[in-house]
Formats: sequence, C-alpha cells, structure tokens
Amino acid sequence: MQSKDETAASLPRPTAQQLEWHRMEFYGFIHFGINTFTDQEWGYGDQPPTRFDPSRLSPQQWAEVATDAGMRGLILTCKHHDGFCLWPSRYTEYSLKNSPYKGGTGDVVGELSEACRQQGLKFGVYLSPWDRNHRHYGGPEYIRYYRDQMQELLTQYGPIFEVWLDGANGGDGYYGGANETRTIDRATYYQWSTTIAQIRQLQPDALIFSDAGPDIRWIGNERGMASASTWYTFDPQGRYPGYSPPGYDPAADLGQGHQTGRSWIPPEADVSIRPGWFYHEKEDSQVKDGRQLMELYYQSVGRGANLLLNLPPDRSGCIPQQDIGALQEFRRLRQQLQDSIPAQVPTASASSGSSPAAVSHPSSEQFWQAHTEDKAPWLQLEFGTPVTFDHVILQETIARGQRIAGWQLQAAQGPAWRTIGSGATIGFKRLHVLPEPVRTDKLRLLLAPYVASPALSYFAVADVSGE
Ligand code: FUL
Repeated sequence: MQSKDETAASLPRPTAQQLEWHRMEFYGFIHFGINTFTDQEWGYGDQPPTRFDPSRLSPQQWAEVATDAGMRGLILTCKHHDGFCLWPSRYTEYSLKNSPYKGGTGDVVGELSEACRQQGLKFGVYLSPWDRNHRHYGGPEYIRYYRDQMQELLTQYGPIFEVWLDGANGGDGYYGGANETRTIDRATYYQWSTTIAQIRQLQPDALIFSDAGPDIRWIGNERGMASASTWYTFDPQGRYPGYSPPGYDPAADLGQGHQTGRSWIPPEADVSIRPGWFYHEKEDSQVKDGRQLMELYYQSVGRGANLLLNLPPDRSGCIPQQDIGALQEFRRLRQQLQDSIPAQVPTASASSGSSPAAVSHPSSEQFWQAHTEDKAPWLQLEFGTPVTFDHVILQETIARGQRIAGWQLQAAQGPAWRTIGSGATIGFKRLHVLPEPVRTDKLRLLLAPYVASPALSYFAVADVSGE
C-alpha cells in the first residue's frame, strides 16, 4: 500500500491555466447567429446568409452586460451546427460577409474579442464540429475545413481562454444541397488528437472543453447542475468529444468525476438564462429571475464547478432588458452573501499542521495543511461571543490536488457538539446552506476520509437571512 506521502506526491494537480480558470468561477456564453433570425435552435444549414440582419448589433453591449453581471469572460458560438460563420472565414461563403450586416464588412468574432479585451474579460470560442451546411461534411475534406477554421479563430483574435467543443454530431442536414442524413463514426471521424495538438500549438494557454476533456469536462446535463460530490480527477480513456464508450453514465461519470482518476479535468456547468440557447420571442416571459440564478450558482459554483451562463442576444443584436434585470438581481444576491460574512475574524485552531489563521481570508496562496501523520484532522473557529449564521463557505487548496473526500461540520452546544452538515468533496469552493440558522460560539470542521493530508484555504460563515 502507498503511504499518504507517496499518494500526495503522485496526486493529479491543476496546470497554472486550469488554476486560473477555477478562479474565474462564472462567465458567459453567447448563442447568436442565423438561428436568432429564423427562431430555431438547430438550423438545418439551408438558410441564406442574408437572413442574418441585426438592426443594432452591439458586442460592446454584451461585454458590458457580462462585466456588470460579474462574469469573467465570454464564449461565442462563432459557428453553430447550421454552419453559418460570425467571422468572414476565407474558407466559406456561408458567413456574415454575404449578409446585410455592415454591408458584408462586419466581423462579430473580432468585434466581441475586442470588446472583451477592453472590458478585461477573457474570450473563448465555440466552433461546432457538426456542420449541416458544408457539402463535404462526413468526408475527409471537411476535417481539413474544420481545422482551417480553427486556425483562423486561434490566430486572428488574440488570446483565447477556452475552446468549446460541442458533442452534438451527425444527422440530417442541407449539406450543400444534398438534403440527407449523414452519420459519422464519432470515435474516429474527427481525429481529435490532431486537432487538439493544433489548438495546443496555436494557443498553448487555451483550455479545451468537451464531454471528454482534455482540460475541462462537461457536467453531464444542460441544467447547470453539478453533483453533490464533485471530483476534478477524471479518467477520459476511450472518450472523445461527442463519444463515450457503452456503459457511460453522464451523472456518475461526468458529474461526479472519478476519485481515483489520473487526469485533472474539472467540470463546467452550462445552462441558459432562458429555456433555449438561442433567442426566441416566445420565451420572453421565461427568463430565469435573480433567485433562480442564485439557485444555479449554489448548485454549480457552490459545489466546486464553474458556471457558464448563456445570454442570447435578440434580433436587434442586443441582450434584452429583462435578462439584464435578472442578472442585476443575481449580482445583488451574490453581493449580499459576500456582505453577510461577519467582519470580525474568528480565532482558528487545528488538530495539527501549519498555522490555521491562514483560513480566515479567501486567498489561495495562504492555506492550512494538516500534518501527514494526523489521522483525524480538524479545524475550529471560535467567535468569542455566539454568532448566528445560515451559510458555511469552504475552499480547498486545490493547487495541491484534491484531497478531501469527506467533511462534517459541528457546532458547539454547551459542552456537546451537534452535527449541522456533512458532505464528500469540497474543491475550489463549497457553499453549504443550512436548513435553518445556527447560533454558536464555536464551529468545527472534521476532515475525513481524505486522499492525502487535507489543505484548506478558507473557512467562514455568513448570515444571509439576518441581513
Ligand atoms: C449542445 C448544442 O447542441 C446546443 O445547441 C447548445 O449549443 C449547447 C450549449 O450544446 O450540445
């Protein structure tokens, strides 16, 4: 059996780029294109480019809305399954260069990447592998085309933080007028290892997302819901974007990850602020409100995943007012949570290890770590006088790998301890909401079981209901 020291040395850890990505927590998706104008979710690929006709398109507004909402980046559907390109690709006529937008001289990818740069947002690209317009889809020529387009997106628009590889693949489409169904072998058709090497070469800092990684994995549903237990470690063997071997279970595999997985491939929870990914007028009354978005935040970021929230611009080319209102309320609720952390820092003590005072501030550079010989590590907060709280906020020091596999919260009740919450993983952030407020002068966190000696960066309480 391996000793705990050996286990710690061989633990998968995030790359510097992944660590920076974990710190982003919340960023946005923009689904915009010909579907916006045809009121569709999956365009067939047969609509003329002239249908793309926004009256006052403003990528600047998208970036401002995202910044005001507290997002850290935006990912754009540069090409969705219908094949229409939001940049003037030199490899196809099926793009905005043949649309009325700016008389065919526009470039939405360029305009948004520039607006993001100005606002201090990171910029990411979605380039759908499935292309229902392209006549060669299904054959080797299309793979060359896909990589040529990837080359354009990764060389013309500055730094890209995330390349989003969608899993939907093959089926019926226009395909240059063939109007037929084309099936592909999802495991072999795209020769992903070559495209992934191309992305690495062109944008070494970009993280590649798909339902199989290699850098970020899909959470396994489109409801923005992470698993109660979330491992960043994952074994992608036999999986490719859009393909998983038989026996795969999205909730168990993608949601929870694999505790003993050998690769660091953390999950991203994607969800739309509206029922659809693209704008549909009939969904104007179904925009998720601030409280619903806060729920999504708890079940994604609060469980250690990142939240990718989709904001579909309407036919004018702007994000509608009611969506903006919901985002403002969402931001207010997150701020309220932040503001309800008591200003007075409690005194921290621990069963062993380095100085526990490090957990009083949410800094990932400073952390407490239990001694390797400590069989039953714990951390304790003493408030001096009793405090009331309804949230507990935890952050694991994930730069050292994901180590905590079980935790329990106990509040002092006179001489006894009462368990007020428990779970398995912590990860980058864990927001634990108590069913009812607790009043105590001492709170402790028991950390067991664990993979290697636990390291924690933050341990705090908040009282939202008492605000
Ligand atoms: C899915 C696509 O099929 C949807 O249209 C959307 O883009 C979503 C984010 O991913 O796989």
